[in-house]
Amino acid sequence: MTTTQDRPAPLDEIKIGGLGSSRRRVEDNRFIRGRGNYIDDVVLPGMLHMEILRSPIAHGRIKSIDVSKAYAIPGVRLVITGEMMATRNLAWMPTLSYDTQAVLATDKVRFQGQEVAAVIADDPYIAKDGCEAIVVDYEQLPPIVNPTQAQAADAPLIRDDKESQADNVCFTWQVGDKENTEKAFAQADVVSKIDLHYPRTHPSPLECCGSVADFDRATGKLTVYMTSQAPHIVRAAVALIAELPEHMIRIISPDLGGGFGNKVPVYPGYVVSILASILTERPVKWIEDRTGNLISTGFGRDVYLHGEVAMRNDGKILAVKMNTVSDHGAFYADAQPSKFKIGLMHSAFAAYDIPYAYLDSIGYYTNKAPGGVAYRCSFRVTEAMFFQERMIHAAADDVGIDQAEFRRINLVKDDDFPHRTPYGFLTDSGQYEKCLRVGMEAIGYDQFRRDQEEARKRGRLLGLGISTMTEPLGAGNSREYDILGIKMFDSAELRVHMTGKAILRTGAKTQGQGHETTWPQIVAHELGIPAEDIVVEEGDTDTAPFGMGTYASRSTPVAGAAVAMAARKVRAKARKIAAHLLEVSEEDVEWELGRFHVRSAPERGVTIQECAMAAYANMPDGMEPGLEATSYYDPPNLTWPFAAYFCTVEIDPATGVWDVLRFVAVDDCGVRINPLVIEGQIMGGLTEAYAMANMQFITFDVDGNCIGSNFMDFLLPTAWETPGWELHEVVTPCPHHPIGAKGVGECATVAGPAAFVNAVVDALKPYGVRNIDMPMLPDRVYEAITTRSDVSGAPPVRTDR
Ligand code: MCN
Ligand code: CUN
Repeated sequence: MTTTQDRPAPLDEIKIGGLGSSRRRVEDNRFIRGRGNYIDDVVLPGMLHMEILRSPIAHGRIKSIDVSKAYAIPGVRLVITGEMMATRNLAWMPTLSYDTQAVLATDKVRFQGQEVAAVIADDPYIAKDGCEAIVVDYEQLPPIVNPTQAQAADAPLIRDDKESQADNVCFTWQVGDKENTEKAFAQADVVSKIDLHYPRTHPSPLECCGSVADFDRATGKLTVYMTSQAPHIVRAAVALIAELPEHMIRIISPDLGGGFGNKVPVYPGYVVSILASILTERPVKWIEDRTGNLISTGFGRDVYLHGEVAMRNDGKILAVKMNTVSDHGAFYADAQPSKFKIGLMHSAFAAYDIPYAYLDSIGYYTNKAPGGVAYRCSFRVTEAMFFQERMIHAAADDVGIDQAEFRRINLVKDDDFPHRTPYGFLTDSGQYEKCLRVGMEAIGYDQFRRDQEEARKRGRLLGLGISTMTEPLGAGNSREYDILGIKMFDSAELRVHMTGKAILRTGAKTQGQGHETTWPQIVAHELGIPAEDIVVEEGDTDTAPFGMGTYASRSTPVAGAAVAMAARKVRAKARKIAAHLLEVSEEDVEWELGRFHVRSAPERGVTIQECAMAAYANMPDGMEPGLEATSYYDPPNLTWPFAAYFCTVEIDPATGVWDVLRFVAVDDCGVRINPLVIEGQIMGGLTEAYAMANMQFITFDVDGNCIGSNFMDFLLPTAWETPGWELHEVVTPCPHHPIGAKGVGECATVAGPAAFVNAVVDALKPYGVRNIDMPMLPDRVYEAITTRSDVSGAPPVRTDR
């Protein structure tokens, strides 16, 4: 036994890479050296390649499919059609919102880009040639490209495959207190109304989707490498859809080149590649191209809002009404907790002390790609907060109170936690007013208002936009949150080796968020094992404990909590070992970071590494050897981070071009595991928010052709046009999370867009402009200036052909 003679100096938590350490991202060692292992890097012996034939039209009946010319191409091994899928009961699959989605079309195509057939060949180019050789005869049907068309009396029925479906409504959902909301409106001094459209947008991970399916007939084992943010859900889905035994399915998510929600759903390509491998008895690789990704995979937003705010003359909000109409594409495939039909739209106004609210939502099928919930959104929280902050901005203007002051009046006060939100959530912590103040000081609020006044006199258009919000991150507790019935807990397994090094596996799956860097920091905090001594492995269902994956910024709130709990279990066992080594009773053993010591004699102690060795070499009588623990964590509540963003802009009245002058972001995500990683998350998110506000436009013409199906039309901002971000922090620990952390991965995309729009609208206030819908392209801004009216609620239909 080794005990230390003199009491060693206490460990420096920052030095060992614990909580609060800005250690550099360890995964970047391989990423920046080109040594990442992405889906297209997976090469298996004898592998074939698959390409998908997509529908060129938005709506049409399939009269016939002739694949004979494809088979005539040398190197084509197999062509799969919907009919072949149907004979195996695989033509349709369940979506994550209890709808069904065509895997390969059999009856009709319902959006441009829908999967119609697949060609499996010796190389990807032959497969592509094979697709071009397939002849499909379509009978064109009138396409529906927005909810207005979907609800027309003579609208064609999109989902005629569903017996119970008589119209194009995909759901209706209401929440809130309608009666009291109406009463409050009747008593209001001022009612502010606004109509908004949060346009369709698309997550654009650098790596598109793909899979390599490998069915081994000898063992019966199916291994699928795929781009999934939630590999365990996919395993369950494959077991259920394909009726394969779950223990014979192994899903491996290798390095992902970004996800942003795009890689949550189960896509037809994955399913078809699996069948292709079963039929050919060879590994089959499918790699989606950029246009395929942009026109067929999970989009975000596309929601119209009519909002109303009831106020007293002193600015106190009495109630809000929200009416949403959303476009879900051809299949209701939103990935969201099953109780909530329009995601967590009802998290709107959670930061504000408002007694009553009512949300009435309706969703429509259209001839567009399915998706609905993707792109850094935590289940439509992005829309909720955008609508909220645009409604707040309009309300402040309508009641004639300064934007910052109006928020200060209505934000929940520090003493009022826990706070029941108007739609029924429970928020538990925050310092909203402090965040507001920090932001105001940083941007120089009062001075800017004076400068703005002066500038206006000289014909210059300056604007300031604020966006303040708390959002629910970390779904979620098992009482309320499930996806297809599976409760939304998460997990971690920590195995400490005999030399004190460790491997940590979780049910989450990093796509670039830095879990390999940050999870060890939690263990370092709990156990004093240096972060660099811990390796993280995620995404392999054969080795990682079951978890619901990474989206909705749930990893830190749920899997991260499980990491802390697993580490605590390890510590509890190590304590018993320490007592044995120190020859005292457990009660006499005290913990300090990385070391147990005898309470009465602190110089007598053993390190966690010594305990680890003893767990394998010198355990107490009757104790199971080894030092490892697994935790499944069911969070008691969501976490509620807060953001206060301030954006200043200047608009060129001659062109409608607007420039960001400054952007100040104050974020409170509770205890910060790694400030550097958090800054990266916020800067990335703000850049995406800026892209949506400024340039990203994915729309449809009257024929249902997707405009924005490539990076020439759908723009990604580069460093050149991206403004500089000024970041500030406030820390209010989460009361129920084991280390006090709240989620942060989506805060900036959620709170960001409204700050830009509010700034531009603020600059145009003298013109009487109250709204410009995103993307605020120069022509829209110019139109608002010249017509002195809103450019809002524009249906996303371009009539030019
Ligand atoms: N973190 C921290 N301290 C906190 C909270 C978080 O240090 N108090 C760290 C975490 O340890 C983690 C990162 O910040 O490394 C993000 O944590 P979290 O907020 O828990 O979010 P998730 O890990 O669950 O990531 C999901 C979120 C979502 S839903 C989208 S969409 C998104 C996003 O993360 N997609 C991303 N950020 C992304 N970043 C990259 N690079 N790529 C994506 O695809
Ligand atoms: Cu909504 S995109 Mo993220 O939750 O994977």
